[in-house]
Amino acid sequence: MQKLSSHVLASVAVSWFVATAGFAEPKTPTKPNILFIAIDDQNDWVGPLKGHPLVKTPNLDQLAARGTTFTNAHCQAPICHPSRTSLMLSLRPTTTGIYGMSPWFRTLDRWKDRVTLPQHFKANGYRTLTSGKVYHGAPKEAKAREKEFDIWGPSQGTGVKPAKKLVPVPDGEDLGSMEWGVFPHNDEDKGDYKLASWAIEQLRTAPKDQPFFLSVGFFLPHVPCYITQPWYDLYPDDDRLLPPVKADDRDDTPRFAWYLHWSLPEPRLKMVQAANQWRNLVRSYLASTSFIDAQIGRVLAQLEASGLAENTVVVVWGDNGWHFGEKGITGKNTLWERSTRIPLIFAGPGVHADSRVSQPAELLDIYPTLAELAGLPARNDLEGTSLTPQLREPQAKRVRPALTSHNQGNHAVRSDHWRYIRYADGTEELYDEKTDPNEWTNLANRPEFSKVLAEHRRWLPHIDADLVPKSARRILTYDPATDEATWENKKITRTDPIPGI
Ligand SMILES: [Ca+2]
Ligand SMILES: [Ca+2]
Repeated sequence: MQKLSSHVLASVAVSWFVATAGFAEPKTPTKPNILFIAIDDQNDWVGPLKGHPLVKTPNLDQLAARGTTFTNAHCQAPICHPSRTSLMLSLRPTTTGIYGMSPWFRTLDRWKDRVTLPQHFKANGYRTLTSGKVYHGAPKEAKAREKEFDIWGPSQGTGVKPAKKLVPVPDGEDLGSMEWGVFPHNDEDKGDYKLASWAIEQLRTAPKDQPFFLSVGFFLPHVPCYITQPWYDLYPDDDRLLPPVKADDRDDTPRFAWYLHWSLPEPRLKMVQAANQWRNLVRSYLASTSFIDAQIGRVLAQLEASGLAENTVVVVWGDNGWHFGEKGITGKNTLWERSTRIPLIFAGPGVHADSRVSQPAELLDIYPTLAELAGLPARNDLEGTSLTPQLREPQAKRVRPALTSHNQGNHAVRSDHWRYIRYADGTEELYDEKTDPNEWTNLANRPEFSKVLAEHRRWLPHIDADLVPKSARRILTYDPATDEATWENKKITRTDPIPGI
């Protein structure tokens, strides 16, 4: 089985290498189609990023073999809504003022007429389609929807759920949708399976006389990670699945780092361990990732079968990462590598085949990149920078680091070599990613790194917008005058015990 799949993988890679001969200009004069695939909460545990030694994603591996993988790509916010808003507008959260899970950007005067990525394509002759979770919380009304995309497919969601909760939790705890595990159901009934089927149908029936921008937003491996047995069985039932975790890892990190995820449905590692669920959580997530990989494989197979692969730019991206016990927590809402590093893979016309780019890249670069690959007019109001130099030449240098922000005043700067973090109260972290990829040793207080710190501080965002009105969910504010932080409308003082540890 293993041999067969490597053989298939190799032959696909070779045929694409021949077809694209390194990189190639589009062979036809028509504009390329765009296939834009989002995966929710997918951290770097995918084959092309080598983030987990046992993960199985043969379809993403094949896509990477015929395209370019950005191995140092990061989201602009470590949760769904601000990350996706940033990507679709090519504006930082520190510019949009959208840091939490609401409001929808169209409700704000400043952004109600802002031209999004798909709107830019529509304005240039494209037919735009969407399904699943592309935006977080998109409009429901037909008129509002028409403005965003021409065609709206099913929104789907998790699909089948077990009759009762799978994860036993200690008394008094409620995990909400933080659920995972295996139970009998049909893969065909899962929301993401149906989503892929819808996308396949769109590719099969795509009009020949108009280029398309087809966006597909998969829900898994976002919780609840419900999965069927065959996917679960791809992974061993042993502790090799677990990521490396250092028990006292947070002893050298600022207290303020806790404020970013002060109280959340995502359980702390302590609770997951107490419930004997650590391995099950990791295994369910990995299984969900493999399931989504297979759905992407189905869509990409149809792209080939329809004869569209050669003239379609494919981009696969994740909106934020996920912790699995690293630094004592599960979930996102942090400025560390585990929360910010995400898959970003391009393939198709104008993209170098079988390439890996280690220069920093940001999700908000997708907008100008796709626009340039499609030959659309450049816009001067985007904060992203086109990645086409790296798509043509993987070694092409990129000076700018990747930035991630979580609520006002908290930022991470990820360069080729380092991660620098500054919190709203002025506390800092610095990690050497070359020698310490787990980010175990905070170097920010060591005098010998003062120059590195200075180099990175200058990249902190120049605009640091206030939270927009009606910001809600995952909101943290801080008043330096009183040293008072507020998490979800509740005050935190310096002496409050950290919840759940
Ligand atoms: Ca997400
Ligand atoms: Ca540490």
